[in-house]
Amino acid sequence: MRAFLALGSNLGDRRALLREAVASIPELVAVSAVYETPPFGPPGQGPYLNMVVELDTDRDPRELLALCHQLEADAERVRIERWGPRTLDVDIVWMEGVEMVTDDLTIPHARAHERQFVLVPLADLDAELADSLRTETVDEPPVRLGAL
Ligand code: A4P
Ligand code: MG
Repeated sequence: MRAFLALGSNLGDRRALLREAVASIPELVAVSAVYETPPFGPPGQGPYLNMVVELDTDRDPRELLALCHQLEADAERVRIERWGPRTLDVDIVWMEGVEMVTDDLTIPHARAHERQFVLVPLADLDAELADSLRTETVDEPPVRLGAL
């Protein structure tokens, strides 16, 4: 099944953290460009690097969520600042044929439709899918930095 994950980092060596995460996804089939995006949400955070990756996977939604958590846990090991913002956030954006809303997992992602930091990199890989998810967006346009 096709699936898309959104990766974000705003702490530490952001590019290296994204590279390590991407390199450790076994079912990876495509990666978007990397974008720098103004922090959305609570103030006092630095800018993010954001990107989206495509997987061809046999995992079910919960197994894919476990992969997201594993990638985040691996990134914490190289965390440089205690109590600071997280080094890596990995979310499931969309999974082929899956629509679910539960306490701990919503697919498609509950806020992806309004976030340019997800939709713009997603459009690199599947513009039609990005358009089908998109509603009115709430954040600033991402700046394309090029390949990871
Ligand atoms: N969860 C439910 N649905 C999903 C899904 N589709 N994918 C649950 C992944 N997880 C999902 O997430 C908390 C729990 O959400 C997960 O354990 C899972 O059970 P988290 O990543 O631990 O917590 P969080 O990051 O604080 O929550 P969330 O909702 O992912 O945060 P946001 O709202 O995504 O905010 N600005 C820019 N420019 N770029 C960013 O990447 N990211 C955030 C994170 C804020 N501002 C940002 C960015
Ligand atoms: Mg998250």
